[in-house]
Amino acid sequence: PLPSGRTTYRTLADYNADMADLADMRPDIVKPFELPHKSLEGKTVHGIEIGHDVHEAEDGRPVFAIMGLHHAREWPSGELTMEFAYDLVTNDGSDERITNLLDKARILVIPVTNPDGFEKSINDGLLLDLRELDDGGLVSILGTPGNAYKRKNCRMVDGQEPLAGECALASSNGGFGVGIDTNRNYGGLWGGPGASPEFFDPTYRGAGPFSEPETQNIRELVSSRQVTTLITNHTFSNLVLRPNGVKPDTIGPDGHPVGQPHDEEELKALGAEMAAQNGYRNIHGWELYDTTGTTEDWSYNTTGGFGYTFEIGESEFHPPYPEVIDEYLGAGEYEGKGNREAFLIALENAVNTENHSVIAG
Ligand code: 0X9
Ligand code: ZN
Repeated sequence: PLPSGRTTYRTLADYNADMADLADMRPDIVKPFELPHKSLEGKTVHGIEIGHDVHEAEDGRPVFAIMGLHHAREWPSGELTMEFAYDLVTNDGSDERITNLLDKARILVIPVTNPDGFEKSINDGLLLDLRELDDGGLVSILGTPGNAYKRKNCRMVDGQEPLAGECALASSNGGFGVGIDTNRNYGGLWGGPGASPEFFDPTYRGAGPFSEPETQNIRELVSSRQVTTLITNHTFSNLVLRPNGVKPDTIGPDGHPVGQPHDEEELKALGAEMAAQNGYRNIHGWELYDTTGTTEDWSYNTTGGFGYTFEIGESEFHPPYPEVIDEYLGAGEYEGKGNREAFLIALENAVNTENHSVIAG
């Protein structure tokens, strides 16, 4: 079973309750925090920090950051992020490897970076699942209702906050719909190839770099801490992606080629170590397709902390839950190929900071 024992997808309320539960269970090693900006619909974005003496002031220990659900429909990305938190908290004191890691590092966990979008997707998605149970194949004939496959956030009109309920009514299925792609909104390479200037496009980049509270949150969090390694979880394609999202000869915003990351060898080596665990392909972001304005391109290029996108799962945005369990543990169809071990290796790398010097962004 998963560290939490869960057998079904979490709702937004479940995530928030689980973070509070972990803090109740082990107040000594779990510190809940709120991200600085509320979502566009006014929701608080929650996270937890895990580590020994977590309530003491910053002590220079390296920080590992793991997050999920930039993209609303990518449910396993939040599940695996949350399960890793359960794993660390429930094994502290009994598992020597984990206990040691909680001694040496602090871990930031933000399972739902885009709560507005996720809420719309999960609400309609669970409804969809129920309908599938009731009427067999009918749903696939009718098509998917509502927002189950929504990708973006809840920006309705650039520069304006959404009215209550507005985003839920505006169908964003399949990605064409309202909102900004929070994984095209980060600064650094913002505005380049692989991101759209068109509002309804699935990869709409927003009015400017960091125009959205959801990306401002991650910028401010990462910039304020010594984040030596970061993983941003997505769904799907079984990939470990490393910077950059565009080829080295692509001209960047400063008029020069973006070039190869200075740490390419080390980034590739850690990618390979993690990929050896989850069985994924270890490639540059651009080898999938061009992207600009992504989380790890910004974080790596700005702070020097290593950043990766995990694309979890083979071919579905939200597969049946038993697959999520196997993908975390490395069981069943995924025997020996779990993300648990890949995350632990990333955390170990975060501790071993000889590899990379981090400059707060
Ligand atoms: O397009 C994306 O944002 C990611 N794929 S997804 O299917 N989850 O939407 C890929 C992001 C890749 N990151 C970089 N190339 N840096
Ligand atoms: Zn994604």
